[in-house]
Amino acid sequence: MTKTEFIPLGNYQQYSKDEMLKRSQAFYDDVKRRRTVRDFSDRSVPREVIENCIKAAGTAPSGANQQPWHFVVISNADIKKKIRIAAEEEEKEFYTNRAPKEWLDALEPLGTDEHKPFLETAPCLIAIFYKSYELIADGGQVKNYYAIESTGIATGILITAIHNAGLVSLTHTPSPMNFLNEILGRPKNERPFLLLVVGYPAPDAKVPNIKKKSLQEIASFVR
Ligand code: IYR
Repeated sequence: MTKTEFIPLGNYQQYSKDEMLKRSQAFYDDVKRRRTVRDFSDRSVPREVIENCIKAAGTAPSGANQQPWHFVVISNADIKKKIRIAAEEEEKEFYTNRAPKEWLDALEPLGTDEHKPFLETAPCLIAIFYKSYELIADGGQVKNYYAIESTGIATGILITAIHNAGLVSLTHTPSPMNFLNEILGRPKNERPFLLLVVGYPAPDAKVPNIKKKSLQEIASFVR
């Protein structure tokens, strides 16, 4: 392996304590407006906005900087339809047979079911894949480290970037979702991580009245 060159941390930006407080509060105030939306408008979204959001996701830290992710942006109606049909088939099985009662009870407040019209209505689906290994020229494989964690971090940045751009998203996880490899022609080293549905909310979009846990519930400070 060639040795990596180290360069000065050129773009780091330091803020005063006051500025840090203001910026962290403003960021929190903005991200707490984010809601997962299931009712989408069919209004199309600018491709360049999606590109910027994916570029932002691609800045995520990853194990050994292997960047073990791939994003497939789908706006084609026929492909969206194929994805909807395949997802609804899996979801029907999930809701009627596969899901234990405990899981269905946990989903009850969200009111979800096997019908996924948003997969066709929304203008943009982003299928996110993680790569446990890379395929190399001689047919060999190179392992990626922390592929799932890294892709999770990148996905978090993507969701935040989409919110920041003024669009809404839905994290959809039909399970299993191997059909995505087939429909999208992705290689076997790429495993579906999740399907992000992206667009504008429908004018009459409704969201469940649910709350986030408080700081005290999610954090403890050891001094
Ligand atoms: N994948 C199913 C079920 C589902 C599971 C969880 I955990 C959710 O937070 C929401 C739904 C579906 O998409 O309906």
